[in-house]
Amino acid sequence: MPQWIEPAPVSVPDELAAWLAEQPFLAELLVRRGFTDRAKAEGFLNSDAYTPASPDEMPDMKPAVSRIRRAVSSRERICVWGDFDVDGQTATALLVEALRGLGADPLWFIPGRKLGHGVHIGPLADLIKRGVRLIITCDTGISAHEAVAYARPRGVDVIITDHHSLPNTLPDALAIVNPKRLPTDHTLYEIPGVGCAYKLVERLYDGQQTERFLDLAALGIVADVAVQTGDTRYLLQRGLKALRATHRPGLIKLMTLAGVDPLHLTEQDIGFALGPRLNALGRLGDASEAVTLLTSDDVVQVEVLAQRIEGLNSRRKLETKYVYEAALHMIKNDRLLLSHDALVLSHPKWPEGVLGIAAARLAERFDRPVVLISVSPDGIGRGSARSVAGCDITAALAEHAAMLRSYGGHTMAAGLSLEAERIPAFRQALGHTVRRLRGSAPAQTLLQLDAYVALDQLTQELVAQVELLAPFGPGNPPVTLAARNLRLLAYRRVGRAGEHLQLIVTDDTGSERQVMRWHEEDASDLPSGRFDLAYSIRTNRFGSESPGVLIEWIDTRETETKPIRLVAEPQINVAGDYRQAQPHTQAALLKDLRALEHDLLVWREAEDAVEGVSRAGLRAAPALAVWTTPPSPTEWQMILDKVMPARVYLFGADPGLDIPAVFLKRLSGLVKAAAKRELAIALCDLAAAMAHRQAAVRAGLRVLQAEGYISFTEDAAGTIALKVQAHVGSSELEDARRELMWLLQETAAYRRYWRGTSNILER
Ligand SMILES: [Mn+2]
Repeated sequence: MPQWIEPAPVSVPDELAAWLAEQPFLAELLVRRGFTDRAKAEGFLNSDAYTPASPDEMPDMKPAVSRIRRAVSSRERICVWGDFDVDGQTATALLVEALRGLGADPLWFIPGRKLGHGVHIGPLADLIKRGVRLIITCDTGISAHEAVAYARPRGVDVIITDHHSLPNTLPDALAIVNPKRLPTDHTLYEIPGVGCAYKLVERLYDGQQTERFLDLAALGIVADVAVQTGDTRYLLQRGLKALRATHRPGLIKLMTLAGVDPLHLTEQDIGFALGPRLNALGRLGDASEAVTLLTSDDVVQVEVLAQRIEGLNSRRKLETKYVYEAALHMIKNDRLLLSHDALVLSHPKWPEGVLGIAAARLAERFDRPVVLISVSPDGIGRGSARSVAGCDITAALAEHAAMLRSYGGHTMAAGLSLEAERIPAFRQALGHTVRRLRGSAPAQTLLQLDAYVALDQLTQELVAQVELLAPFGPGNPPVTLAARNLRLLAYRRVGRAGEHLQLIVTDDTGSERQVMRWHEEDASDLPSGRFDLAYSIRTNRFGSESPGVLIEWIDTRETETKPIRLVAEPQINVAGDYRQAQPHTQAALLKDLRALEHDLLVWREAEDAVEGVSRAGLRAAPALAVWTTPPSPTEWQMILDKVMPARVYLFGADPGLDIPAVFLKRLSGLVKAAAKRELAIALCDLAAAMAHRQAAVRAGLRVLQAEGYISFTEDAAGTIALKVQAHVGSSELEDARRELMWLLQETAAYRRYWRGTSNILER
């Protein structure tokens, strides 16, 4: 159950309001997302108004390009080495097609799921024997030290293009084109594997006629759940356009089989229809065939391949359902299984390729880490683990390494193997560890609301404004609206296999609307009483009638029926408002004020130049100067409640810490200083030192942890125990970054509001 975050008040700057006079809702949504000036907003909405980074800004672009040109002109054998997920498949297809366009005839190699990610010496040796003189990796290779060391003395150059986090030392490759070598706020930083490949090709082609590769980029970006900011969003916007008009016979066939209408294709069609199909090939078949499917003009060949993918996808769905339902059956027949904090289940007949997908669904349903194990006849169990927020599953497995034959993975997902007879003891032990880990971490996910909109106010015009912000995804979450006080009238199962729920709800005004709850056949958790609905909207193209408004379920909560608080508020007056004054004038004004007010309490945070107290030092005082702009209404209320001043003087200095890179820099400095003195540190003190909410600091710590700089735990009292130690970063990083970005944007929006509003004391 995510925790809902109420929409913060926003004030739309005049310039933006004037430009979007016809679309006021869009203007508000933009400001909430941090777009306060027109030029930036325009670049975000419209890719034609955006200036992308030059490919030359990518590290090692020059040596990579000149080596490839030399290989092409001297007809050297080139091999593109990819990865079996969709990002890797599309990156490989893109490079292969682009090299062909330059006149080369490259080989390609994609390791199977059993062999795993990375560059493996065995197949590499074979390729070298076949005369390959240049290896170009994509979506993989950043940790291929051994492979590069193997290739080098054999006269084979390796160009690595990859987007995964950097290891402590880089392989000794000819070039390493990886956006993670750029500063974290660079617009190319988040591009996935296919994006790296595209930038390389853009440079190889001198920016000429590279549009034809953009459909592949769109597929890889969405399927890899890349953070859609900066150039990643730009490539996706253009890529979706290209995909709607794609000429690739393989993609057209795939869309036909999946029932996707190319004309109105959105990122959701990639996420739910095209991505899973290509993924099924990587999980259950041979991912190299994806390159043929995506690059071939041979209609018969792609027909055969597309049909095979369709078959694999049906098999994936069926096998996932089979494992999922078998697991539910086991749980039903042995309630003790749920007494453990981790769900560990095994079966001799489970297909290994889908264990992860089934485990992820079970983890969500039972809100705990899940390990599904398939036991082979030799008595060895091979399993997949999926976790939930706040529980690092690989760290949990590491504590029981002695019981396991092998294990490895990230925060949210891992693989493992063990002797089958150890499974009961492992279940017990893992349950204990998970209980301890989750007990000390904030587990709740957050749901940021954009606005309250009653269902009878939803119009086609409103949907059109919302859809201008699409495509949605990490870094640009779907616009989340909420409606209060609804009742469920009826529901039914819809879809080919009854896999979706269609609900009829009504509100106070008596208006009835349909709400779609996708990919959820389980109706047992539908609300019975009055509830608030968090939802998203888009154009309804189902059915033959003219387009309408499609309402999509996100979450519900019980409608609040709290009694209204009747407390006499003490009278507070704004005795001085200096919010619009220049910084040096403000400093002089504060000095005068100190002379005037004998008992003046100055509240200031993350600012050493001004004398005063932080939130920890607040006390009752007749006069209060608010030097720093508070980070949220909660802190502002707390300040007024604790000080209970008769007179307030407003300054509202900006601590300048609402930009992720700046925020993280200061936070890591504070954390390092604390760790050096081996101090446990209270979260609230850290928040005061950052002039931010505790939630933002916690999110910042999670980013630093996922980046591999620190480890931390938080106890129930909010005390943080820290260790500065380099470790391998985790897959939680994108989630953590996204959450931090949201929290900082929310604070930035509140600070703008606080500095501008005339109702500052209104509660
Ligand atoms: Mn990738």
